[in-house]
Amino acid sequence: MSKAQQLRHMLLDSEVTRVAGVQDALSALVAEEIGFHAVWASSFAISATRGLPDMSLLSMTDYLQAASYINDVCEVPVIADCDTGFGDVLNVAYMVQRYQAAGIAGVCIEDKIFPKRNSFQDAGQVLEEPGVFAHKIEVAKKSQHGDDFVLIARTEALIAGEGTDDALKRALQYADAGADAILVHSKSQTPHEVIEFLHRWPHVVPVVVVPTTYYNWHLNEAANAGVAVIIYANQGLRAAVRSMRDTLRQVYEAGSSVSVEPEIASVADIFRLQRLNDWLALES
Ligand code: SPV
Ligand code: MG
Repeated sequence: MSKAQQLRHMLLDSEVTRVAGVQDALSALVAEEIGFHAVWASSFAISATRGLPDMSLLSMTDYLQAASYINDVCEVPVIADCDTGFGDVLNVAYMVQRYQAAGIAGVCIEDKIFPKRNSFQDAGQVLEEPGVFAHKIEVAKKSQHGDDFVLIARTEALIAGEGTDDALKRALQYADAGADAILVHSKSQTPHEVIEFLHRWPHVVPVVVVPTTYYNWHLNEAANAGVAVIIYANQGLRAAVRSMRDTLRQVYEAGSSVSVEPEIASVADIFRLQRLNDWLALES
């Protein structure tokens, strides 16, 4: 099965698909090893690795390169976060062609205007007209080869404060336009608005959620509410920053790494993630 076929099956089977947000190939290998079913090539995390904010500063080529590095070493499918689709409908068409050619299983585009701002930034959350976004979806689906490539349409209606009615109306329009799944994003501290959305959703296509701010929501509760896919979008990135900072501070202050050695990954562990032995076997 191709990775796109695998992702398509995951969307439709009864088990909740658990997806880790990753920033690079190494973090993706860690997520895969733990057992996550797929990885999310996060625009927030990929921008952060470049030391830049998540506000459409990086180009499609930058994001595609990052997603390809991940896809090249991972066995699990990659869902690439493609923001607004990097422009208008023909940019979306080109995006689908390039991502599919790179072997990426699926992409996600969101109904905001370019340049978009990260969803947790208070200012500048400007929604796209739903008809304009639905057209992007139609063109995206027309641009792919075969039936397997996955397009997730993300509505930012709740992020923009437009409420559940608008989120549902948009999501239905996007499903009608051919989206394979709907991502409904929320920055609420509780899952209530997402639960209301799910309760009223006719389940014409599966629903994806990103419980970053409403992190108290357990996987089983989400499953009971009808969620198909959960993305833990940035916990790995945030853990990495905290851990690097604490470790480097201790090394700097102590003048040696003695106190951190038991806490950090061994060099052998990194070798293993790099599949050093497989590479050495190639030349033997
Ligand atoms: C990302 O991980 O880049 C996302 C999710 O799009 S969020 O940061 O919540 O917008
Ligand atoms: Mg993003």
